[in-house]
Amino acid sequence: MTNQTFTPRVFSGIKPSGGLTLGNYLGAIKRFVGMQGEMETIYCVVDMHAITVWQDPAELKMMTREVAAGYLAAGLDPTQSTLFNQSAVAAHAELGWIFNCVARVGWMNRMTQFKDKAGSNAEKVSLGLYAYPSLMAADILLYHATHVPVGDDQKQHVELTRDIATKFNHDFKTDFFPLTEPVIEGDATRIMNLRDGTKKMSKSGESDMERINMTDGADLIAKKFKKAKTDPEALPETLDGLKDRPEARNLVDIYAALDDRTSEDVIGEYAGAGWGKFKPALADLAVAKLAPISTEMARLMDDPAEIDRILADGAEKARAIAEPVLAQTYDIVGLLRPGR
Ligand code: AQP
Repeated sequence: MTNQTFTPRVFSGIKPSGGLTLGNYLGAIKRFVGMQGEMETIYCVVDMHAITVWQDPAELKMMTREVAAGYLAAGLDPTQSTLFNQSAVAAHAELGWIFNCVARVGWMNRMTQFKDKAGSNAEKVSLGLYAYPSLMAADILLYHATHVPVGDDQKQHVELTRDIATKFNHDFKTDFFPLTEPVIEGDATRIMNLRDGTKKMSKSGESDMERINMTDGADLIAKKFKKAKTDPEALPETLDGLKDRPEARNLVDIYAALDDRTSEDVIGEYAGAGWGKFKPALADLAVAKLAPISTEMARLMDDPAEIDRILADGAEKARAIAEPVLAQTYDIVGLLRPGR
């Protein structure tokens, strides 16, 4: 346990492993924007996590800027939040190594995301993919972050961050690292694949038709929702009626999250409606909410030097917090820093 009081501070990130999806927007970015102003907020484009699987180098740079553009277009204000890319602050990798020496192999073996991503190919995936959660713990604890807004899929990794902080504090008889809280709230904590309601919507999913990309145009969004898998039943009167209908539940949850309403409220409005009515309404709503963001993303992407400038400023602000925390960690661990 830690007795130190930590200033409330938010940290979260998204990997530039592909174009941003509606899942990233509703599960993460929209909530990042919502927390801005409530407490200090630090948001990162976690490019070092992206390379745990192969990324084309030129594409990775482009995607790093595109995720930053997504943050900015959705309303992150670089004067209110610190916005940077992970590899620009070397302390992430340095603390990540120390945490590799704190975390236990048995803990990593329990990570369901690794099992899902590695599948039957676990011997062939990168060591980085396996160790990813300890770098994520470093991302968070380097800023002594107290709150991490994430989608449901990242809950286990934030819990592991708490385990790493607890073990570090215990082993070195300190209360240096906080026990960070995952913030997983609302109806959009797990947006599902449009073709299979039992699988998460992902950037790197096989088919483009299973996800809405934040850069999709109106026609494509309408087409994807029209072709989204559903069932022959009309919408029920209560959410209970959606219990065994994952695809239907997902579309209702997406509607609710886009419209800042609860899923109960949406089902109340559309009770008895067929898909012929609900899907076009959902497509119209998604276009109305996403079009201004994608237009702004395109405008920002036309000026990559400006994005790089914002990221460079953010990295400088991030280093000012991270470097003293890393220096103290080295000191606690007993790593000599001659001349520093
Ligand atoms: N489908 C989702 N529903 C709700 N939240 C989601 N997030 C991702 N997908 C959904 C949240 O977005 C944040 C950033 O995630 P990430 O890019 O770092 O990693 P991820 O969860 O592995 O995202 P993807 O899209 O599935 O990427 P790939 O396919 O490359 O692995 C996190 O807060 C996550 O919870």
